[in-house]
Amino acid sequence: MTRNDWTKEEILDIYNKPLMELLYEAATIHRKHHDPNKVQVSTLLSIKTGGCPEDCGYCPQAARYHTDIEGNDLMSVSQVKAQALRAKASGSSRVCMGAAWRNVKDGQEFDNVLEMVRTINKLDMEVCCTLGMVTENQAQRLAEAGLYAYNHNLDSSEEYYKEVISTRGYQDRLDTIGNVRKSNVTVCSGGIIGMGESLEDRAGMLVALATLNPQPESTPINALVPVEGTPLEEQQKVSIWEMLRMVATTRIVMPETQVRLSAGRTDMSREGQAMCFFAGANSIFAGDKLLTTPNPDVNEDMEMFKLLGLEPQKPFEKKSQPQTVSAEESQYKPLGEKPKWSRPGHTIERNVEAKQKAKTKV
Ligand code: SAM
Ligand code: DTB
Ligand code: SF4
Repeated sequence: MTRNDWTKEEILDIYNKPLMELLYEAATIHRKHHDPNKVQVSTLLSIKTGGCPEDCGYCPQAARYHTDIEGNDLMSVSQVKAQALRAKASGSSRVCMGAAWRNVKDGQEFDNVLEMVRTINKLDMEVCCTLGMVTENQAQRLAEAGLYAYNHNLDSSEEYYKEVISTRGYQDRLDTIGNVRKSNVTVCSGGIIGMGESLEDRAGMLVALATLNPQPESTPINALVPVEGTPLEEQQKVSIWEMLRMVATTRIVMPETQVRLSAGRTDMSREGQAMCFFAGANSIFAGDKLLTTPNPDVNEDMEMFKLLGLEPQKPFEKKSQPQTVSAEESQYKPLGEKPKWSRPGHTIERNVEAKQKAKTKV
């Protein structure tokens, strides 16, 4: 049974169990709710890269930090279609399109994204978008275009979020998830470990996710990829043991959710990933790149699947394919809203320092 009343103490107790007990419990729950030999494969596609106005301390795409990534304007629908076809041919059931935006704005670019959603849906693949904050009307327009999932991470506990980002608040994230939930689009929300947060913060993030009712249909667990130039560039990489505990705990508190191994897989051995699949992970991000940083090669992932006897999950196994409505027949018109997403603007020393350092570099 799925519980929506988890407390931080209960979650910490689970996270800190002797490892063998934790793994056994998680694997038992996993098998009750999922086929343990199936793993869902999502291909990431950065449709608009870099130049983001936010100050997220982990992110190489924030304009204010000096990172070596190559920025790009919004891709065209035909470029996206070609990439989606490649992803489909490589065994992926879902395409997740990411844009380095603070929030969605009505206009030509959003109209183009809606067309990308229609196009990929027509290829019989699940379509996911991660475009920053969205209003209820924007979520409905994405739903109508045939979007299957919307990714919007809580990223950490409410308390630690304030130590990482000052340009928006936790409530904005929750409100966006609420807007997506009102549409027929599934919710994908998770976070990052390895940003310097405490175990209480990890448990706090899981409380925030697990007490959403309904819980997210998918939850990415990212290990921070420390990128030079970002405020978190010097963070120690997380060990496989922390990843394993986080995955297993997520599986126990969110039994129905697809738990995704996300950023950080290039640092994980096959043995490590196999343990994570045993502990309840049943999804990965595939593609030679995440958004801007490296990811294991797709062929290597497929070899790993073969070795472990895992099979890629087919699209729409968990929920049927959404209908797509053409732009002409749309019931939802752009409202041209100017939503008041917050901008707390408190000082985060390491973010300020990274910005200063970037200025002196240019
Ligand atoms: N701009 C949108 C937003 O912030 O919601 C969508 C794209 S954003 C890059 C999506 C997610 O990528 C973030 O919420 C964060 O969890 C993850 N991410 C970004 N940089 C990362 C890094 N260096 N290591 C691990 N995860 C990262
Ligand atoms: C998520 O939770 N992880 C993905 C996806 N959602 C959009 C992104 C990871 C990005 C890692 C850093 C980069 O490659 O830029
Ligand atoms: Fe922008 Fe998203 Fe990166 Fe934050 S995580 S800087 S909002 S792209």
